[in-house]
This record gives sequence, structure tokens and C-alpha cells, in this order.
Amino acid sequence: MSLRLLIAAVLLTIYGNISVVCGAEVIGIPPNEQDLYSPIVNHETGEKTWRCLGDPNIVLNYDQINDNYCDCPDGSDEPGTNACPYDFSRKFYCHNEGHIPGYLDNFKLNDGVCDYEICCDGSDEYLSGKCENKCVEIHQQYLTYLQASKEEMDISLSEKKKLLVIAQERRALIESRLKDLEKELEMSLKFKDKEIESQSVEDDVPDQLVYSKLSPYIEELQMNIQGDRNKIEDYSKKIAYLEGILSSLIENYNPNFNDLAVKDTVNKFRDYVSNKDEKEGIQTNSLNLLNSLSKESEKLSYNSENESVEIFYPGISNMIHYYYSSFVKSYMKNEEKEDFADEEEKTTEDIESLKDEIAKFNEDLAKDYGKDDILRSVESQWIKKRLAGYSYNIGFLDSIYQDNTLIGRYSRLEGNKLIYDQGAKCWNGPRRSGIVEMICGPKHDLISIGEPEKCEYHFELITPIVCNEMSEEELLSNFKINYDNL
Ligand code: MAN
Repeated sequence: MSLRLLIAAVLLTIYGNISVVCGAEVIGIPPNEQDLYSPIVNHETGEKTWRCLGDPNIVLNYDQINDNYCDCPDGSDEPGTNACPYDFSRKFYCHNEGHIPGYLDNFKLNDGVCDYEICCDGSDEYLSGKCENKCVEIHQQYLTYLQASKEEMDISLSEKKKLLVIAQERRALIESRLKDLEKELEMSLKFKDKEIESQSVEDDVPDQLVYSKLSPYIEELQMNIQGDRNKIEDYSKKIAYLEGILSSLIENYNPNFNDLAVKDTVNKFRDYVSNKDEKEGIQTNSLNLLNSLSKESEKLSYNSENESVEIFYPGISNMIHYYYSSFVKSYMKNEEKEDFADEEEKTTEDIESLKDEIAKFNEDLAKDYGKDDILRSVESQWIKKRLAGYSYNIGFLDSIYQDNTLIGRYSRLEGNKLIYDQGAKCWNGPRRSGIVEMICGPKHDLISIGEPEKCEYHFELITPIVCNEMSEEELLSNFKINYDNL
């Protein structure tokens, strides 16, 4: 206690009026709040007192304000010192004559650092007086910055407007397509309800006619499939042979022998092995599909070789049924062009597929495309950039690739971030994933990529998508002084 009083006494001796009042002004307090610090004068004794702002029961001598000793529980007696515990709601006021007034955290007062970003007048270091007033230079910089920022903001906002127009058009297109589909469905259901009997055209058209028309294509298809199968099997054998060579390399190479080409090959092959499962799955499915198609075609070509064209084939495979139905539809359209009766031909299958399509459109309309659906405008658009040794490809609402490696598929929007996950598996690690943080700017540009955790990527993407009108306060908070020009 006695030490604090001693410090206060020394401060008062050295800075006299300055630490308490500047003329009539209490330092650290803006002009419009100065009246809160008016002294209570006892007219008999001439004694000046003052009450803590948050606790008027506590009465102090007037010279206890800014005496570098904290008397009031709310710290209101020390607006111009850092004597009271830190409280973010209390700040030191800098006049910054010629620029914009600033409010500084009290703990930064008289700490030996010129806090020009907030106090361009250097008043935060009033004890040493070591900080020159730089408000004129800083204000000039600020005006230049403000003009450039406003110009850029205008461009960004007009780019955003264009995106919003595209987004609305795309939404309107889906809505109108949806309406058409709903109408179509309604009509189909009506026909079905009324049980307007439409003799199935399929019954009238002889199967053999269909088959005779289709068989040349099916035979050619079968031959092509067979040829492709052989080629795929051939390539698979070659790939397996090469994988064998590389597997033996990663098992037997000497890691101490610093051959960069070998190390690079080993790493790439490991990546390849890590990512292989997914690709193989797709390949196997395609092969299976080719196999079944080929078998079906084989059966049919066997029949057509031994039978005359007139033969009736019961139980034609699903594949043929598919081609058959489309053939019948186009056949009927040609025959009955002016006739709306084709609506009556809708089968239950057609109605189901209409319902599916309607559900998909509704699902899409309910999806989160951000405020005003803005992300619709960039759907399927790709941003490409080579950074930190890799080529990155970011597809809005689609996927991200690092060279040919899948970083992730689009999952969702979170604030200003696009989240991608379920990427290719990391060597001895998780599946890759990425976050694209969108930052306001006039045109799309990928400005940074980081990998804070192994195989978890963070991208910074400049884009007009997230731009909004900014107030002068917001612009000021982004202003950075160029100290080289001070
Ligand atoms: C590749 C790249 C890197 C990643 C490593 C993990 O080299 O995808 O970004 O860190 O694999 O093994």
C-alpha cells in the first residue's frame, strides 16, 4: 500500500496535472464523457471530491483520479493508467487530431510500444513522450486506402450481383421444370384413375419385328464388348506385372541411399496403393456390367443364328426390354403425332420415374446454396491453381483434386466455408478432406493452401460470393499502416 502511494505521489510530482487533468480534461476519456468526471466542490472548504461511476457510495478525493492506484471496483477512477485489472469494456481514448479517434486497451499504456494503429497521436506513451504524433501521415495513407478499397468493393459487389442473377435464373429454371413435371404427373394419374384403357402397344407390336431391327446392333455391340473385355484383361495383366515390379521396389529399396528419383517413385506408388481400392471398385463394376451385357447378347445372337427372323422370343432380357420400350415410343409418336393419347400410355413405371424426378428437383430446391441461393451460380465451376508444388483443382459443390488425388467431395456450406470430405485415403492416415474459406474479392482466385494436419487441407479462396457492403468502421478495422512510408 505504502509503495503504491509512493508511486502515485512520484507520478503526481512528475506529471502533476497531466496524470489527473489536462487543463480541465481527464485523460483517457472522450470529450462527450468528460462531464462524468466533474468534481463535486464543497463550497465551504473548497475541497473537491468525486464518486466512482459504478459505485457512487465510494467517494474519492478528486486527485485520486488517474493517480495510478485503483480505488473503484469498476476501475472508473483510472481511465488514463493501467492500474486497474484488465476489463475489455474500458478503454483509453486517444484524440488522434486530424485522423479518427481511437480506443486502446489500458494495459498497452506506457508499455514502451507506440500503438499507432489505434493512437496515431502517440498519446498512449504519454509518460515517456517517445511517440511522435503521426496522425497527418497516417490519415493520408488511410484516405488512399479508403479510396482503393471502395473502388474494389464496388467491383466486387457488381460481380456478386451478376452471380445472383445467374443463381436466380437457375433456380427459376428448376422451378419451371418442376411445374411441368408436376403437371405431367397429374395428367398421368388422371388417366390412370379414370382407367382409360389403352391397349398396350407392346402387345401389338410383334417382338420378332423389334428383334429383327435390333439384332444387327446387338451383334455389333457384343463383338465390341468382347473386344474391349479382351483389351481390359490384357491391360490388367500388364498393370499387375508393373505393380509387382514396384511392390518389390518399395520392399527392397535402400532408404539410406539418397536417390531422389527412387524416393519419389516409392512415395507415389504408396499413394497409388492407398488410393487403389476406390478405383478398383469402379473398374470391377464396369467389368461386371460388361460381362452381363455380353452374356445377354451372346444368348440372343445364338438364337438368331439358329432361328429365322420370324421366330417369337418369349422372356426377352431386361436389356432388350429397355431398347424395345424406347423403340415402341418413337414408333407410336410417328404414327400418332397429333394425338395427345400418348399420355394414356404412361405405365406405372413412368409415373414412378416422374415422381422420382420431382423428388430430386424438390430436394435440390431445399438444398443449402447459401444466402439468395448464390452458390447455384458457380455450381460445377472449377478454380485451378498451382501452389506449393501441386496443381489444385477446386470444383464448387463438386470435388477438390491435388494433381490426380481426390482431396474430397463437396459436403456442405458452413458460414463462409465450403466443406469437402471423403477424399482419397492418406498413406497410413485418414481419408483426405478440405475446407475452402471464401474471402471477399472481385474475382475467384485461390490464394493459399495449407495442410494444418496431415491430409487435412485448408484453402483460402478470393471470391465475390461472400462480399457485402462494408461500413467505414469495418474498412478502418482492415486498414494497415505502411510503416516504411511513415
Ligand atoms: C501426398 C500429398 C500430401 C500428403 C501426403 C501424405 O504426398 O497428398 O499432401 O501429405 O501424400 O502421405
